[in-house]
Amino acid sequence: MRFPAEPFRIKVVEPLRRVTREEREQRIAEAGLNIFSVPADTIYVDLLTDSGTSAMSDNQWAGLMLGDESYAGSKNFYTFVETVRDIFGYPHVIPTHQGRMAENLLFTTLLKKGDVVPNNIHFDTTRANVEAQQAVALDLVVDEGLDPTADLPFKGNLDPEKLDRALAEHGPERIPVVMLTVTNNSGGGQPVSIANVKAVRKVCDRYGVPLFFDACRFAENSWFVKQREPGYQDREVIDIAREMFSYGDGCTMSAKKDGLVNIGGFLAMKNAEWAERITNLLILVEGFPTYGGLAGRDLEAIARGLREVLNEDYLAFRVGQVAHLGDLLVQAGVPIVKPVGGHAVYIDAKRMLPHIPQSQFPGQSLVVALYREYGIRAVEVGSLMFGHKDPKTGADVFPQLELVRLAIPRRVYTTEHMRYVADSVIQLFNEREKLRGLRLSYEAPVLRHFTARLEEIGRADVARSTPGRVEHSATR
Ligand code: P61
Repeated sequence: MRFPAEPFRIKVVEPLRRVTREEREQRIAEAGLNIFSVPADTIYVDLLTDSGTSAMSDNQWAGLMLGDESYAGSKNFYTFVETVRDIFGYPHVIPTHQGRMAENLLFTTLLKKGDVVPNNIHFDTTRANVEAQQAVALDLVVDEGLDPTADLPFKGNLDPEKLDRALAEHGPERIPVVMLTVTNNSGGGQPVSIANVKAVRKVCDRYGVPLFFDACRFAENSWFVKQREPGYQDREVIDIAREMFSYGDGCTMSAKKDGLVNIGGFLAMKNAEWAERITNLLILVEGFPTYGGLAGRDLEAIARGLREVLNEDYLAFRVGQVAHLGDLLVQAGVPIVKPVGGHAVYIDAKRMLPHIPQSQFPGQSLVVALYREYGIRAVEVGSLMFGHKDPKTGADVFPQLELVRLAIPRRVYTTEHMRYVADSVIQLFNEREKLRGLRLSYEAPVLRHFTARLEEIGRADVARSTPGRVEHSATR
């Protein structure tokens, strides 16, 4: 249960507003039981995402003051490029305002209608950007990557045999690029081993197809390799990252994760001709090539963040803190996806709330209760996010997994916050039969989870009837 204590001390604090349960009750009702519509300043611990929510260091804030806001040739751009080349090893570096723009530029440049892009599992923005080109996004993660109970070290791996079959079936001329997402966010933040990267590279080489990384959480992935893959225990994390990227031809990156910044991203690659075409497009939609939709100061903060994120004391704390939250829940019997990933703990709502059928959104019911009772924001990754009607039969189709993600922002919350979250989830787990199903009262035709409105079926008050409920002074 022990993990390294915070390898930083706190110099600036962001006060959290005290909100009563009555106010939260009102807010979530006004929001139509949709956590995306709740004002953030009514939340005590916000675990909606680890993206763009990091606390920057004093070194990064100092870097902001050195921002060179020249339209062209900002000195921060050169520092940024030098840093990316040093870690990722790709010569052509193109800044973007965030990860999905890097994806958009890459796929707009490479894909044509009917092409196929294999990936371990496409993140939703990646899939959307592939499909926007009328191409097919193919998920080829190893089978155990879809089993929430399989406690294995590298569940993010892409199955090389599935990849081989896909390349043989579709032909390399229809597969302009293979992607590997490290860590595999949509599969629970699970890592990819270096052995797997090499195996995937081998298949790509056999067909002459380039390999790109979706590198958002590359440092966390490299840390897992050091911890779990034989032969890497004595290697520095930065060297592991360098080795991993050496097997690829380029990457897309959202710096909002392992860049430790609140905005930013980039593309980096070996192919000069692609880089030129992408840069021409960049000028059209983002900005001049030496800022790409960011301010000079943002580039400086990313350059400094990319160095800091590879600090091994930081990584031991970071990944340890997430694992600690998972351990506390497992000890109390709360069903979660195992092993715990790098950036988030995923509660298995199907197993936690078997009395609520998937048609009544058990994951969202838990999300609503976590906010209403304890001021915690989590996000449903289940029937509300992915459920839909079959276009032919009109029948409801539900995803295999019904999860609630607790994503931990980097360097933001203390271990005491994690204990508060664990106590709260455990309390709800102990009272789980009181949670009720939900039904939709409004849904948009696409990406319904962002704007849906719901109502509770046969509302029962979980909290007020129960003595000994966990309280926290900050939420009263
Ligand atoms: C997240 F609900 N992730 O996990 P951008 N690749 C990968 C990501 O995890 C990722 C992006 C690309 C988010 C933010 C998020 O509908 C949603 O800088 C592996 O956000 O454009 C982002 O990077 C995209 C959450 C994004 C969502 C879209 O929370």
